[in-house]
Amino acid sequence: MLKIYGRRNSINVQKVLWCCAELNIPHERIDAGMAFGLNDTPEYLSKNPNGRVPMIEDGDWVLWESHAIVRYLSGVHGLGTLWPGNPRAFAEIDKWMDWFHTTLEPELRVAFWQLIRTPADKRDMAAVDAARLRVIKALTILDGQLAGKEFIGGTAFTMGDIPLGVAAYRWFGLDLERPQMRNVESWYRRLTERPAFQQHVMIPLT
Ligand SMILES: N[C@@H](CCC(=O)N[C@@H](CS)C(=O)NCC(=O)O)C(=O)O
Repeated sequence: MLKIYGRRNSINVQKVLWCCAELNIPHERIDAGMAFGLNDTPEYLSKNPNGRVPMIEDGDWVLWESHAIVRYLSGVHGLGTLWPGNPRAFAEIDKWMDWFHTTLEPELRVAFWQLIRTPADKRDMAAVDAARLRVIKALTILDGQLAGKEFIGGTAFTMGDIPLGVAAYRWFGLDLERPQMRNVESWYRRLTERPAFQQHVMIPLT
C-alpha cells in the first residue's frame, strides 16, 4: 500500500492527498512535520535528507517533492485524465505547476504565515500588504489565462489544477482585501464542487 508522510494542514501534502482522492488511490497516511515531528529523525532523513513533507513510499521506492509525487501518481493512475495525453498538452499544464513554486507560493506564503501562524501582536502587516499586492499581480496573470476555460488545461480537470487550487483556497481564506477576478473566481468555485477538494483542502487554515 502506498504510504504518504505528512500532516493534513500542509499545502504540499494536500496536493498529494487531493490527487490520490481524485484517482481513488488506496494509501496510508502517516502524520509527520511540525508538531508531529518524525521528519527530523535519522530514519526519515535517510529517505528524504531535506526533512520535508510530503514524502511517499511506494513499496521500497521513495519519492519527495510534492509536484514530482503528483506527476508520478498521475502518470501511473491518471494517464489521459489528470495527466494529459500528449506532450504539448502536458507542457501547457506542467508550466503552471512550476509557476506555483516560482511565482505564486513564495508570495502567498508570507501572508499565510503572518496571518495564520504568527500571533497577532507579532505580525508584520507591512510585509503582509506587500505580499498581498504581489499575489494579486500573479493572480491577474492566472485570471487572464483562465479566460474561456473551465480548468487550467481547458475543459477537463488535470493535475495542473492541483497546486493552483490549494493556493487559491488559502488566498480566498485569508482575511485580506482582494480585487474581483472573475475567471479565477469561477474556476475556484468549480474546484469547490469536487468532493476530493472538499475533503482534503477545504479544512480550517492552521
Ligand atoms: N518543494 C517542497 C516543499 C516541501 C515543504 O516545504 N514542506 C513543508 C510543509 S508545507 C515542510 O515540510 N515543513 C516542515 C514541517 O512540516 O515540519 C514540496 O513541494 O514538496
